[in-house]
Amino acid sequence: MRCQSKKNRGRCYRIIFVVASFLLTMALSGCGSFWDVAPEDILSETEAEEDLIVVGFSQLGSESLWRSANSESIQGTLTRENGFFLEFNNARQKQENQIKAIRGFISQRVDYIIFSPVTEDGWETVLQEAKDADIPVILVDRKASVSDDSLYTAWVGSDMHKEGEKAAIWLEDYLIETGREDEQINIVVLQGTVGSSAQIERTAGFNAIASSHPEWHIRAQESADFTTAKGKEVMEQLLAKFPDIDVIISQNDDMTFGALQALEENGISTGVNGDVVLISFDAVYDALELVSEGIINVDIECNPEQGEYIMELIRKLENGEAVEKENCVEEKVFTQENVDQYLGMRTY
Ligand code: GZL
Repeated sequence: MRCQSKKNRGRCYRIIFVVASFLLTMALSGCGSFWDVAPEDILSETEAEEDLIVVGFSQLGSESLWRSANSESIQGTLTRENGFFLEFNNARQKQENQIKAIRGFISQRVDYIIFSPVTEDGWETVLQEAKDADIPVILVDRKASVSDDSLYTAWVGSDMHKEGEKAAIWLEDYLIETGREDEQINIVVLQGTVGSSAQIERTAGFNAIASSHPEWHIRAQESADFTTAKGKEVMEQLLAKFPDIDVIISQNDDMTFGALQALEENGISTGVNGDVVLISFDAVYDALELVSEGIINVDIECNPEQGEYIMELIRKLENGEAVEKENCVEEKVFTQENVDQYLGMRTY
């Protein structure tokens, strides 16, 4: 569609301005890596006149398989074919990079900003700048802790407190089924990035139920930052400190993969017939195979496929429709009893 109406003409000029700003940024910064926009994403003048919705996306990083699936879902949905020009930035798990990217999107006058806050605190100033620039902000996945929730338009993600509760409820049922409900149970927790919604909420959800079990002893809750390498490192430290672990809770599958390396090196088995119960979160394909093999007892799904939810929100906003502030995605709990029926249809 050519730039007919005043609004379209304004957006067309903005798209051309965004492209020009991008090229200038590339030239001045002397590198393409910060903005992560492939050459084929540079719009031609004709394409810029298609009246595409320009979205700036600050993704917190690429620390896990889950994160890669989340990025692929959003990049695969906010496409030119669907009417979008997406500018993607990978912040490499640094808040300062996200703030820099968001300020870049504001100066480029994008139509929408979407971002997954690496941690909950520290966003008031930059979100106020976006609000002052009249650019709607949609939070994806993780949350930002702000005093004024008008600083963002909507949030799409998982109920991570509920995910934590699901893990505790599964453990309650498991201990009853195995006749261990009165046993003293030693628990260690591999936590995600400290201060992130996933770490805060999964911990709170699990502890809300664990606190009613005096026989459950949480011996340690250590962060392994959602990565495999740190998961192995922290698991090694915990094994050295606590020789009598009964349950390991790992707040994402990538840390679980690292923990399994450390456990194997120490001759400790996990899962259905193992020495230690292993509870994981995310439910990425590689982990679900381990659930099927009985190595992971239970995997609490955290659905990264949020692209369609975001596109629906933007379409409503474009049409002047009201949108829900909180938009939760659907998710399951996988055990050896049910996982095989889903493995063949998993997309991440
Ligand atoms: C959860 C998400 C977490 C995943 C991890 O919504 O923020 O971050 O559980 C990812 O795999 O690193």
